[in-house]
Amino acid sequence: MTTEQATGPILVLNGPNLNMLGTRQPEIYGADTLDDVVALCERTAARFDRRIIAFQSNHEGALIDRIHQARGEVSAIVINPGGLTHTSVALRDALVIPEVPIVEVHISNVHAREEFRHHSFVSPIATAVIAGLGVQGYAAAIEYLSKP
Ligand code: DHK
Repeated sequence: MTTEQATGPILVLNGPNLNMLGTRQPEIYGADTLDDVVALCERTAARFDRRIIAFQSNHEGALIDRIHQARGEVSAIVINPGGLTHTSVALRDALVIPEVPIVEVHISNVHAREEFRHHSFVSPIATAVIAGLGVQGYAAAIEYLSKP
């Protein structure tokens, strides 16, 4: 990684259904909207003089295209892959392409939920996994990735 890339923006990716945050099962995912999450990420990054790029899509291919574009552009990736966590080899394959640290975030504690949520295709290639901290998990991920 070049020095320029190491201080480059952090890509914050959200997968399917996360555009519905605030409305979708608030007893599980909380009351904050995706805009609130992006604002939290921006505020957290700014504390460390860092910048984020936020991207959400309900489409696997769009997320993969964005990850390809991130190669050489970003210093790290924070990703909540939504349901693709548990299904997508293609997303996992894409995530190794930029060769940057990855923090996988889940708002809910996926391990305390249905069994199909216990397996993640992304976790083995992630630097760290955060689950169950609510939207504060995104802030924790950005703080971790921003510290020199
Ligand atoms: C979000 C989703 O959309 C689910 O499909 C995952 C994750 C859990 C979360 O907790 O943020 O299983």
